[in-house]
Amino acid sequence: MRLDVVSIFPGYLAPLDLSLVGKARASGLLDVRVHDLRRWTHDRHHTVDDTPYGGGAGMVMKPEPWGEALDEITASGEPDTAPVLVVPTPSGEPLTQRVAAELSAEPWLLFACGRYEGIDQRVMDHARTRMRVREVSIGDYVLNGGEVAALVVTEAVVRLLPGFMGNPASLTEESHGDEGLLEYPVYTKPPSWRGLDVPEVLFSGNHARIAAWRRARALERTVERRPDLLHRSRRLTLDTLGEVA
Ligand code: 6GU
Repeated sequence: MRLDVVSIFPGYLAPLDLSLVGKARASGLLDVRVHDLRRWTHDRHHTVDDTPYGGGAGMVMKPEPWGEALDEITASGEPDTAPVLVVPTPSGEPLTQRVAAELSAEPWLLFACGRYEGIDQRVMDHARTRMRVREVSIGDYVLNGGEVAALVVTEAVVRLLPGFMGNPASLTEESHGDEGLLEYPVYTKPPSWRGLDVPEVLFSGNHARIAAWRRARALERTVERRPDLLHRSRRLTLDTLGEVA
């Protein structure tokens, strides 16, 4: 997978060199290219923002540097290929495990990280005539810019690439997986720690009982913390609900 990231703070993307994402780069699974938007400015002050039409607080990112950046980066690919343009913005569609999975099936993602009050809407409207565009939000809160959100999206996507995870089984049972429930609590040695014991059922060796216990705990947590997720859980049956009691 190829990832291009355009930002006025390319240093913010330094974590892409670290940890598992860094390893995926070193192994050739990922080709990451970070670009400074100011490279596509032409005035002596490298201006990327201006005041909003219609008035209001803050500044808006000018369309021209973005247009040139997207033209040049898009032209650097194979003929007749285009990236999916991912634009982190608090007004985007919510980032979910499903969106991450869809993006992980793409060969090329181009992240456009805005600052200030956002990017002139015509940049996305024009890009849509050439490529698919996804404006994505990572949650209902406001960040100063798209860089940290781009890191979040990247981590959610890259860990789904075949060959990325050491143990692909750990992809299947986690929170926000196919089940639509939060993850059950997990324990390791020692069996007793600071007066707190690991639940007895986990020593039973009875895999059906353990599975039922885990499902009940997952459901209990979901009811408590994320009741909004419950209508999506396909295996929510009266039997399962009985386990919670
Ligand atoms: Cl994707 N970008 C920014 N700037 N703020 C956010 C966000 C994204 N998601 C939530 N808040």
